[in-house]
Amino acid sequence: MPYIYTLLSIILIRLRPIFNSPYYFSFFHRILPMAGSPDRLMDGIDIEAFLRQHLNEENTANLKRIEYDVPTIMAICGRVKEILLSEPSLVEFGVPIVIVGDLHGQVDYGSSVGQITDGSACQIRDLLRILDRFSDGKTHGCLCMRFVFLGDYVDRGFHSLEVVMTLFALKILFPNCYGLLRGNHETRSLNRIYGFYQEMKERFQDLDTAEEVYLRINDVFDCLPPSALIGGKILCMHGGISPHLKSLDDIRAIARPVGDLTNCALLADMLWSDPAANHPNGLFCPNTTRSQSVYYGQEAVDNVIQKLGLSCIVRAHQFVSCGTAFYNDRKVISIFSANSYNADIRNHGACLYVDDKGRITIKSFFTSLFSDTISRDEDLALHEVQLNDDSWMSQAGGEKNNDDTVDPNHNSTETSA
Ligand SMILES: [Mn+2]
Repeated sequence: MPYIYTLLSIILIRLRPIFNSPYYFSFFHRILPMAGSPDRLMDGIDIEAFLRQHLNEENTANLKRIEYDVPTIMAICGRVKEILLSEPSLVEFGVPIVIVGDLHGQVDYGSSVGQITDGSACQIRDLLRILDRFSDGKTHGCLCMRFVFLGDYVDRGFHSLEVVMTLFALKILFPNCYGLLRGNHETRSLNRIYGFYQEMKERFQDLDTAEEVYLRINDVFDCLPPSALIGGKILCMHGGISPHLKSLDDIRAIARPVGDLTNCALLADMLWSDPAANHPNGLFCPNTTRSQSVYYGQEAVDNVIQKLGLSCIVRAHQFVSCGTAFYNDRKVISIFSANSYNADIRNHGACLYVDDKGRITIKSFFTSLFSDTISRDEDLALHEVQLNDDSWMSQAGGEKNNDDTVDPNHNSTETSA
């Protein structure tokens, strides 16, 4: 009898990587809704039920904020912090995968829509729309795909806490399938001013509780890795490259948690820098828009791409009206995933899908929030543009972009976000 137990435990340990994948999860999902994750119960909290509460769009689109229990938030923060600290500062993922940019929504809906509450649902709906886009028709998209999020989860919108809690729950359930990178808004100096702290004060009547939750979530933000490498070829971060970036090991060597970005120049640049659209040819120069960090020019990008053996750099951090913008022959791609962030431009949101051959497709989307002519059902009618025909997965170093496959309307307006 003990022999059978030993054998069983060896088999289970061997199968553990399979259990820790969305495919296992989705298999069980067909039998029992949202059942099957090995980490389903955490300190007595049913983390799947917690996640399901967020994925139900009726819950989050009915203009109400979810009412959270403070001990649950604290326990989730504790667990996700452990997971994040066990990851390197350069997290590596295979393909296929979806890369998602800034999620924070526009504050000033009141003037455009006349109903401030209507816009308030947008921030979490952008996230739900992206996750569900990759559904196989039977299973929720969040269970069918890997995702890397490039930061700026909080501020400006009204549902920062829902966005953060959804992402933390997914990270706990599928640590190997979700990459959560740090944005410049995942710092106290910004999110105390730009909305997240205010949201905490509104949601938790008691100021001490608001402060406690706010600080606990920021403790987790300090642990978020700054960068991801996809298929060994696509380097992702929130802002961009840095004069301090000479090798991938420089990123791996960043020790976390980092509370104060001034203690790590490389990390600060990766969260804050921008491509130099106006002085595109050079190396680095001071970033006058942000009053900190740098702009990186074409030469700087070419050097990093060559030295690090990359295909391209994917980053977020800037509002772009079509959801994507390109620099240096598409060696740098900007994505912005909060659609209708700007009430005047009514921007599209976009994310990038990298298929199993390394081909990149833009998936852009637009909400009906400001439009009378598009029904809510059409929110999910996504616009797709394939960027590169040739696969770098099958032809090492053979990356080639085909201009003809790209929408000519992709000339974006961009501002800092
Ligand atoms: Mn940003």
